[in-house]
Amino acid sequence: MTKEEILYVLRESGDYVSGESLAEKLGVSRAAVWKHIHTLIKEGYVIDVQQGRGYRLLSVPDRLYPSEVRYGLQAGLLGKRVVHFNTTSSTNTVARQIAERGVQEGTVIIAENQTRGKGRLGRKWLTKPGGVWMSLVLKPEIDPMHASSITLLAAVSVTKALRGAGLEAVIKWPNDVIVNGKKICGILTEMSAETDAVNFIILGIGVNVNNDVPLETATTMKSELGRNIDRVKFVQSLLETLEEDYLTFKKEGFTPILWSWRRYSDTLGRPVEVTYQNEVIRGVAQDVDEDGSLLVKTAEGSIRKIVSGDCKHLKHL
Ligand code: BT5
Repeated sequence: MTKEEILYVLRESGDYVSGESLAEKLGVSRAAVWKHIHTLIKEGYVIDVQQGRGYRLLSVPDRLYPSEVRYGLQAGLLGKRVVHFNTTSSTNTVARQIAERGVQEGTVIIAENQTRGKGRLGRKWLTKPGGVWMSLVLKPEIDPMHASSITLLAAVSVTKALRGAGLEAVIKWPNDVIVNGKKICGILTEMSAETDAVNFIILGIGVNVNNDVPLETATTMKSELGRNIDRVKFVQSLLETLEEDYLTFKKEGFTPILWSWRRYSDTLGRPVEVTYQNEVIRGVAQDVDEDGSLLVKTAEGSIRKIVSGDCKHLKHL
């Protein structure tokens, strides 16, 4: 904590702060202050050290460290605790392990890179440094049947955050966020539940930001906007938007979220081909209902309700 406190004092001052006054403010020895400064420098912070004047913060590294994400974050629940890894297997896997041991709601696990990023149904999620790969531990008081509401809610929040950054993001049912026809974000929600209660939900969000992706079907914020993105600012705006939507969901239920989802959806009204298990259903996407299922009107005129699956947009039926 002291390391974060030192950073905070240096940031707020914007000038040299003596080792003596840091030590006094934080109630530690000057040697301890120096040890923390040394660690910060090793982490990539550029700190000018001048005898007689003290320490001055010159620049911060491009890392999603807790001290960066939490500095100035306008969210009270999400991101109250941030756990950061340079590399981990999958933030969803780590988040589940941490949640099983008991952790406060809103804890965020974030990694610069993953070695075994997960998509749905055992698929792979490709990551490289420069993206945003994170998982949140949520404990909504909902029926496990309604867990997919959280996936749709996250798609709405990511879309809003991307629009805030200047991108025309839309949602493809159920969990893809798309820019110019290409996937920019994927969402993977996993749950631990009893028959009638949710213990916790792990909400995994992957956004291509400044990273490369070796897929024709994918895009990144950097390639769409033609410049490097400040990832800390983007994560903060995403957490703030998510918190606002999550609190609305807790207070008012899923209906207002669903209306936002419909507004941002690129799937509704389109001819689609949905694969669910081994069945392929073709028709026009009519609506999404209160539990997140897609309602498809087939050529025969019947309405099919699809709880989960993969959806392809078609030019025509
Ligand atoms: C998803 O699955 O889209 C869920 C992705 C969730 C990723 C986050 S990152 C943080 C957290 N930790 C994890 O381990 N996972 C979560 P799905 O709808 O099944 O889509 C998977 C498909 O998307 C793959 O089969 C590829 O075709 C494509 N894909 C893989 N990596 C991609 C990328 N970086 N950008 C865009 N598309 C990608």
